[in-house]
Amino acid sequence: MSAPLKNDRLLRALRREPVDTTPVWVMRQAGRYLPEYRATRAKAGSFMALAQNPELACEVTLQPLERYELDAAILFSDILTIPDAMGLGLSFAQGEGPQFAHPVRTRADVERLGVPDMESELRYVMDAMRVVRRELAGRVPLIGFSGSPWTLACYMVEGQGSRDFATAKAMCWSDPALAHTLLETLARSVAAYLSAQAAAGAQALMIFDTWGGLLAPSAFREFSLRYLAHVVTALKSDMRARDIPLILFSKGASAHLYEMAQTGCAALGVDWTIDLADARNAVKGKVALQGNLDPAVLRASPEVIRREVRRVLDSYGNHPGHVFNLGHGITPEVDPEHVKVLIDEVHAYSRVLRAA
Ligand code: 1CP
Repeated sequence: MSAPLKNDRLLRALRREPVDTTPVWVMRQAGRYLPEYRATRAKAGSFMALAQNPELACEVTLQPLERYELDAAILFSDILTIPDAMGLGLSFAQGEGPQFAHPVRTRADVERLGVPDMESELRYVMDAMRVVRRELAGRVPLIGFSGSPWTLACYMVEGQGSRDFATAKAMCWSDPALAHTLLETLARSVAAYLSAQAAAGAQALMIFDTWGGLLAPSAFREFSLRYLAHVVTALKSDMRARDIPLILFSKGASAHLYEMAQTGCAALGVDWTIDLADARNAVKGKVALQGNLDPAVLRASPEVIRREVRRVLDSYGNHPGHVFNLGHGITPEVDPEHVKVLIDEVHAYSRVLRAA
């Protein structure tokens, strides 16, 4: 039996129920802007060694919660664990992005891929989830996550990070059938991965479609949204995951919020390119919204951070169903004190908003 939740604001907001103050967490809240993260990462040796050690992964998951009044923890891991488990050979060069030893380019490459076994090849993720749930002891809910099929395909075909993922996009146009075969295997893998995380203790789930916004509208529907919808449908009929709220986040896809809400997910992540008032109108109250402060604001003064936090809260207004977050991940050069300013202002000002 696990401890009852002491702070359930996140789960209440995802169900669009009233809360005393707006829940807040920060994408990439465990990361390089924290000196204690850099110290643990140095001790582990490499990013993958850190992610694959459940005790150290738990340590860095909890580090931001020691500093700040966060309303959620997110498991320290990465979206590229699935392609790594598929045999692509993931590494992170110091100070650089991810690299795959065996990118996926041909039909033979795609046909070689299978859905990884969650309790062997990805057991380290489930073990870390179980350790973090135990150590959290009900303080706040724990979020599990995956990359979207499209975003994983971007890295697998490109073989590394990229500004435009031109090789991955080229596959969609030159051999769409091959791209669809790859995306189908990935959709089954993502659904199995999130289901296993739910079984291991995740209390909310999030899918990062970081590169959905690279696609033109019709291509977004064909290569990204369709597979997000497959994953949502699979999880809704999955015994272990069907009661766990699911957040979909496609960066750069604010034109598609209504279609995304129709997948049946609980919430949508929103980047900073749309006002939350407009995003609320777009989804017609069907889902909760998570976002959407521009992470660059954290580089400004505390006064500016407070003003911009209030602007985001005012834009959503006094309605249920808002989870405060950045519009994308926090960047390494941010002053950790500025994150405290943000979190404290979200709680203080949203209480005032509710009383008004
Ligand atoms: O050297 C280091 O310490 C590496 C930095 C780092 C970190 C802190 C990487 C490598 N991954 C992570 C953790 C991580 N990644 C989390 C942990 C939980 C949290 O605190 O939020 C999460 C949710 C991710 C997800 C992730 N990884 C995404 C989707 C979210 C987003 O920001 O868009 C993506 C695109 C990745 C790939 C990846 N992993 C790491 C890096 C540097 C990247 C980006 C590579 C690129 O530029 O394309």
